[in-house]
Amino acid sequence: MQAKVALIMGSKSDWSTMEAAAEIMDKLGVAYHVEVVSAHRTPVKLAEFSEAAVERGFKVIIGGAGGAAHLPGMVAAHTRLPVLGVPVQSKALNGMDSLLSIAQMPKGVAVGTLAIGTAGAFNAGLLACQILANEDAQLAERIEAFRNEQTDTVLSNPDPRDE
Ligand code: RP5
Repeated sequence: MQAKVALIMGSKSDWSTMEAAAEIMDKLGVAYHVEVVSAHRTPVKLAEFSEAAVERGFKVIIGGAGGAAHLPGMVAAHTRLPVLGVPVQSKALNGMDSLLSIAQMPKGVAVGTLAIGTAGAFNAGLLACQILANEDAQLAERIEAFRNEQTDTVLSNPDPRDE
């Protein structure tokens, strides 16, 4: 299946966070491509990857990075595709550095910033699926089913003392 989402991250150390994006895309049956692309350690690769992204058939790019997290912003500078940025939780500053690096984009170059850490990665994967679902009725149905299941799980077990 042609991968419509590029799931990239600054380091292999980001995978333990970013695999949450892969988890929900697996659940919803969306094909994705995974690769380490670093803004600082492989800047030429980042530019080449981003500039080729449209031609490769990607529709959305998810970029996760921690610390001085320039990856999503620099990718967005090189492509018109929507870029979803995931701030990876850093050890030194708990991800506040990552969050602010990703969120504070200058006017005219957009990055959609998600929450710090695993929840942000999961939601980036979910949001990518929701974007693709605008053009894919079957995917839209699977997303509705996922949401209904989530709601039913909460409604059917409202006592916080129960497992
Ligand atoms: C960033 O630096 C990466 O996104 C990662 O979150 C952080 C630390 O990278 P490693 O030193 O673990 O490779 O570029």
